[in-house]
Amino acid sequence: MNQDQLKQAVAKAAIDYIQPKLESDSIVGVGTGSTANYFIDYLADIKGQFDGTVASSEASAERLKSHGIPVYDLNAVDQVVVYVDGADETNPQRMLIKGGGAALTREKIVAAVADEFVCIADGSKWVDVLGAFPLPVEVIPMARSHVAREIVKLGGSPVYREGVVTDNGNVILDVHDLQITDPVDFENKLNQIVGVVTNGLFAARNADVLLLGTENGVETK
Ligand code: ABF
Repeated sequence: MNQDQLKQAVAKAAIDYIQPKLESDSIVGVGTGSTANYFIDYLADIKGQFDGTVASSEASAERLKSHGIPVYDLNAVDQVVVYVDGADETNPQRMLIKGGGAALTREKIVAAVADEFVCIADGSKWVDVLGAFPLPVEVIPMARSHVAREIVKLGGSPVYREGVVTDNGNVILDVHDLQITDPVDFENKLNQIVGVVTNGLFAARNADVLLLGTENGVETK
C-alpha cells in the first residue's frame, strides 16, 4: 500500500474503533490534515449515529459541513467523547509532534477536552526520538523575534513559516535540529517562553490510542 492508502486504512480503522462508543448525543472531536480528511469522509457514512462534532480548524469544519455533519463551537458542548486526529511524528509512548498544518493550538485544546484521543498515522510518522520533523510553535506576532532567540538558547533552530497566519491570527516558528529525549520537559520549557501560544509537542497529553498504518495492516499501539 502507498502512503495515501495507509492513511485511508487508519481513517477507516478509527471509524471501526469509535463506532461502538457513540451514542445519539455524542460529540466527536475532529482533527486536521489529509489523514483527518479521510476520517471526515468516512464519518459521513455514520452521521446518524452521533449528535455532531467540534473541529480543530476552519478547513475541517467546512469539510464536515459539506457532508451535512453538524459542527459545534467547543464552548457549546459539555463533553467530547473522542478526538481523532493525525500527527507529524509519533514515538512509541504515543507522544506526538503536531502542527505541520498550523492547527496545533485548536488541536491541543480539543485533545485536552476529549475523554479519549485517538491518533491516526501512516507508518512514516513512527520514530524512536521526536524531532526530525521541525517542531511547530505558534507565537503572538509581536513576540516572534524574542521567542526565536529563546528557542536558540534551548538548542533549537527556529525558522519563521513565512506567509502563514493561523486560524487564531498568529504566526508559526518551525524548530529544526532537535532530538527531543524528554518531550514532557521540553514541552513545558517552550510553554514558559512569553509570547508562545502553543507548541506542537503533545507529550503531557499524549494520544491514548495510536492506529498506525503499516505494510502488515493497521497496528493498535
Ligand atoms: C494534523 O495534520 C497536524 O497536527 C499534523 O500536522 C497533520 C498531519 O497531516 P497529514 O495527516 O496530512 O499527514 O493532524
